Amino acid sequence: PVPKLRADYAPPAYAIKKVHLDFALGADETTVTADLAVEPWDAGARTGDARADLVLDGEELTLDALSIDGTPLEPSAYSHGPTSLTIRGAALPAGAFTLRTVVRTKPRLNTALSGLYYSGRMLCTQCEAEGFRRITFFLDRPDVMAVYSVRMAGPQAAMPVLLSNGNLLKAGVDEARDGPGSHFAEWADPFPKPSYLFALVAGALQHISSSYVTRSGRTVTLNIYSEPESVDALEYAMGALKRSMRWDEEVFGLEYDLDLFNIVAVSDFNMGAMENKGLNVFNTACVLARPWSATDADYERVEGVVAHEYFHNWTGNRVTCRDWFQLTLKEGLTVYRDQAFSADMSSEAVKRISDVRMLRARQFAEDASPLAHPIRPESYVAMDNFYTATVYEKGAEVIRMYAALLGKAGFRKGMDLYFKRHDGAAVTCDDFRKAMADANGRDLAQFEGWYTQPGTPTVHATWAHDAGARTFSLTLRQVPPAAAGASAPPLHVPVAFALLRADGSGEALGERVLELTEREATFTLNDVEGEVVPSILRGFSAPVHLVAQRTDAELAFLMAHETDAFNRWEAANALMTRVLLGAADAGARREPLGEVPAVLLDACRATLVERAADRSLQALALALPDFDTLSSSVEVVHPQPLCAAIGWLKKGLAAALKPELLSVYAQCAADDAATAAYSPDAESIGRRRLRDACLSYLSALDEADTTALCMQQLKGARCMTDALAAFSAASRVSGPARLEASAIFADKVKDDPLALDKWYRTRAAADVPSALSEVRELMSLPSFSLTNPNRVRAVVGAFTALNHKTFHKEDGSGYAFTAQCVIDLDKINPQVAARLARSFSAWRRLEPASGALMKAQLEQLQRTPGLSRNTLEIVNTSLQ
Ligand code: BAL
Ligand code: ZN
Repeated sequence: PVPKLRADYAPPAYAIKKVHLDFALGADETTVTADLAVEPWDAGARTGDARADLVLDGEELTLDALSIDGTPLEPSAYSHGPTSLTIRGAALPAGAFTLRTVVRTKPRLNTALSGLYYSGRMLCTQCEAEGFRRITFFLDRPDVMAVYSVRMAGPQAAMPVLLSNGNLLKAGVDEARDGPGSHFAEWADPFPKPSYLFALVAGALQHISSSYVTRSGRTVTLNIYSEPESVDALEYAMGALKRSMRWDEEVFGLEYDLDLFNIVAVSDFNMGAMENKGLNVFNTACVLARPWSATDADYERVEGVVAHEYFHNWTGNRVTCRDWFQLTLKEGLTVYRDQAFSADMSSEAVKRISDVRMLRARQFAEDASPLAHPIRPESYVAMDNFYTATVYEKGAEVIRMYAALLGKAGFRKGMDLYFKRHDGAAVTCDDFRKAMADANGRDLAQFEGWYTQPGTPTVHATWAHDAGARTFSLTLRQVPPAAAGASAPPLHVPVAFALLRADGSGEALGERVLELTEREATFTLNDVEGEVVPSILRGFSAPVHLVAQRTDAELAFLMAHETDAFNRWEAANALMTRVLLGAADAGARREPLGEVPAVLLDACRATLVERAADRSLQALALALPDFDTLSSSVEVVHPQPLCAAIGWLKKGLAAALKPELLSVYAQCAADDAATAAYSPDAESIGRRRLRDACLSYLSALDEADTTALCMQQLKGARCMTDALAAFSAASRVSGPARLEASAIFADKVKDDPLALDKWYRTRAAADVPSALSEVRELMSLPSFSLTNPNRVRAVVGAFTALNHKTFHKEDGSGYAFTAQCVIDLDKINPQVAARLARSFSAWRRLEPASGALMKAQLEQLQRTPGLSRNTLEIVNTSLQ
């Protein structure tokens, strides 16, 4: 397949300003009649009679009729290939015209879940990035913005609810036109939009309804739809939606613009959710929340994703992307906005630490692999492959750096100018950067490097304190990542910095943002009294690897006395990382791992027994660095020694701290039992999070009393958080309790697909010798299906991403199993298959034997006939 290049962008020859779509809906077959108001893109695009061909995108469509201004086209006037419909320029009128196409699609056979498809009891659509072309022929690119109207008709019994974007104009019955038993609805969206924001849903849905009064006094009707059995799980999302609407008004001055906002929950969905104008479509996993099926983390995710999709109404919909290379323009910005919202709703520190943990585990790992790309990619084969941690999460970090450099007020000024200049337009990342620069009178030219360079830069920090001169000098040196090349120009890096008093009594110098723009720079601070300790990259102010040579004692000091909550956590994380990597090295050399260092034991004990105000922070400080983050911070990954080191440290800490763990567990459990009903507020979540962190450590001991504690929590569970934490902990023990816990949990969740996914995920992730055969068994169960992305992710995704020991088994069986899953899945759903194939991208950094085995599977995939371009792109790039 030929890649598309960012450098090749050119506007289309034609614009489509108005679209009317008429759907005759059927699950087996749907007929779509499209009337497109086409005109030349601009006068310069056409000269004389040598008119450009009109090349429309279209896939998997049966073309029944084609006319221009009511006159059918002669067969010689057009050609129809597998991915396009070309109408010869000579057959087109000189000015504006209406093109009518009539096509048929087969939703029930559409297992790729892109375009119009059938899920559960409904027909629904997913158009981003390039699904609209599977519904009708179109210029399916985001810079073609049109006003849409829709008429949809379908069987009233099977599809009582008919939804599309915008406002409902009319609904009723016209059997003469639509056939017996049919009904129809007509929708109109007054805001011009790109085709990727089109949506339609038709099915037997129920809903909850509420309303919201905007700050200018308009009343907006809010509806959330789901299949009937889930309608009791929608209230939390409704509250989250209202909180999001209020927050965007208060923080960014942005108000909702239609009179109706609909959300629909769909069980078969490739993504988390989709921000279609006025009709968001959600994966059930990101919208349904009730205490018995959703964990605390799920509640947090629902709130964050509802906010994210809502915020897209301005950052994505009102101002959209000129082309798909600009995806981070809307995604990085909207992730930044949803992160800020979630921080405001709960705890800024907990949110920041959780986000950075995720960034390191997923994005740093991607940046360290052959799949590394800049947040604004330079080329793609399948755009779906670029909905990545880099575009989203690193993109959000880049937006955060604008805020760090410009301050809160300066960032807001930039946002205001961005909307003033570009509302209603399809623009670029450069337009955003220019708005930020112009609004603040700043030169942000150098900031472009963050959009062009792949990889994670390293910043080395060294310092000197001259007590006599009362100066403190901090030297920062940036080293570009290998992916960007050694000669990559230096980046503009904001480094938030403060000086702490060495006696632990607070800050000697308050926080300021140092701007590193050279390869190396020294910042000298004056009037520094007494002994100090530097606090560097506070709040993780830039997405870099910070190398600062600290002793274990310094890290322990920072764990106790840092005034920046992120850096306090970072100190614990750094100390654990040091111990783990040392143990993994020893294991790779076949040396004994020894004892857990006393400095770490003491620091963890101090964290554990502290009566902290925020138990979530305590739990996070005790969380071990994960396999993926550790892997991306070493040159050569030895999977088995790394797994062994993680297991060794967990067990070592648990053994040494067992009395404290039991006591904190008991305290948190008692506090939780004293509460009346489930509540996902920050304090309750913190209590359960710390309790479950203790239980997880304790279960690593695999002793009778600790296993009994797991079973006790499982049997007495009052909500999904209780049950899942206990089941996960029990799923690692060696005795019969493991399968007993599995049976108890399975019985609790058997009728709830999302909760059942948790059972599958926990089983697939369990580090037990029989893991691979158990995963195969899971896939043979009647409730397993390759057609449901959530279930595939719960089993195969969890196996590859969480079951490191078995995935990386020395005989290569974990890799072979995964490759076969990719092949099987690719025939059904290329987007999900391609995502799974990413698990092989780490091969170059694995020790030689594992690397060769993984590479062999990539080569086998590459040779597989008929592989989708999605999966092939991931395979080819991984092998580069
Ligand atoms: N735009 C795709 C889903 C999301 O990022 O909101
Ligand atoms: Zn998004």
